[in-house]
Amino acid sequence: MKMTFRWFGAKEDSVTLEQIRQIPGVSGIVGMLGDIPVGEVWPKDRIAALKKEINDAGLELEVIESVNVHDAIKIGLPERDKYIENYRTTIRNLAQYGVKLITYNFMPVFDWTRSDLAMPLGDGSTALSYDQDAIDKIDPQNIVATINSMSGGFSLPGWEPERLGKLKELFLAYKDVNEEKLVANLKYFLEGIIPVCKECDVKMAIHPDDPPWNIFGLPRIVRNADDLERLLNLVDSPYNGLCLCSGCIGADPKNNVPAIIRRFGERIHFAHIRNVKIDCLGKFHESSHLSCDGSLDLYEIIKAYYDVGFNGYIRPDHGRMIWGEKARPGYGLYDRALGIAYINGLWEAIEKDHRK
Ligand code: DNO
Repeated sequence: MKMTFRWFGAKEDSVTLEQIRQIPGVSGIVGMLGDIPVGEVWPKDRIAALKKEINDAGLELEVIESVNVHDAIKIGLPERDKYIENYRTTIRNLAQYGVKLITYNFMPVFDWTRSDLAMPLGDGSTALSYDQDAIDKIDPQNIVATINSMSGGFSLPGWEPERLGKLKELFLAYKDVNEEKLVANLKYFLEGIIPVCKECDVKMAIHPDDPPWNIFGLPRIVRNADDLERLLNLVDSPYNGLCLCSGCIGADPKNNVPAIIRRFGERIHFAHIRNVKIDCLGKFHESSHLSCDGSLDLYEIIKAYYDVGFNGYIRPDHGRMIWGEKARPGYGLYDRALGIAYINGLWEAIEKDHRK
């Protein structure tokens, strides 16, 4: 496995590359160009500058999260071909600068959703949480303002007010998009880009829907093992792969994360490691990575990765806010660094045990 750390750029992130470099075992950055509007081509000079900055700090830039997919593609509008062409160009541009993996998602309108970005936990830390009852009380038209008002002034990936400024129109545009259509539109998109991925040796990794069920009456199609199977069969190529986010897919107690890892092993290119404490169906909060703090058994998850011979990229996902840190919700330095130390420890123990 290759240990990585998500970084939002020098202007946007409270965490520095120098700090990341000092976390044991981290070799690479999961980078992004967050200011490029969804659908536009990522310019080569910007990619080159990002790569240089990261390489100069002694780290690699082989993973991007995310190149977001324009709604025209998800809805299936005639202009999707233009946006797919742009996506193909972005893949080629990224490949030219050594990028090997691109993460994306196919959630209509909204990206990851939470009802609270700073829920106080018993130990004085705060964490992101989700409560379906609270979400049901929010008018979807107000959700963008509600979510952004909790961010402490940091930009939130996937919640760009510019893109989501015209929510009424967006909802209207999605009104005929049911699950079947969304799947067909994903297939059309993958058929358009996977040949380019093959040509450039760049793997795609889809992030599951977060949370892994339908929200605000919009269809979602990456929620469980059956969905993953369907998705991988849409274009049966190693370049069409998964970003398996443990805390995301594991927020539904029906999803057995270690079993999913064992089932789809070779098609998982990116492992997001996050733990969640599930109170009941539809209500959870993100916990520290430690197994006994959450509902997921991290030992079993890392063991499953070890057993399938995982040699892709891995990163700690959201952490709690601890030790008074002020950072983008979920993306502070301290708890994610603790997560890495824990994952490294589990991996080393499992590996040495195996060699006995
Ligand atoms: C939330 C992340 C998401 C994820 C995208 C992938 O913090 O898990 O923003 O990066 O959904 O496209």
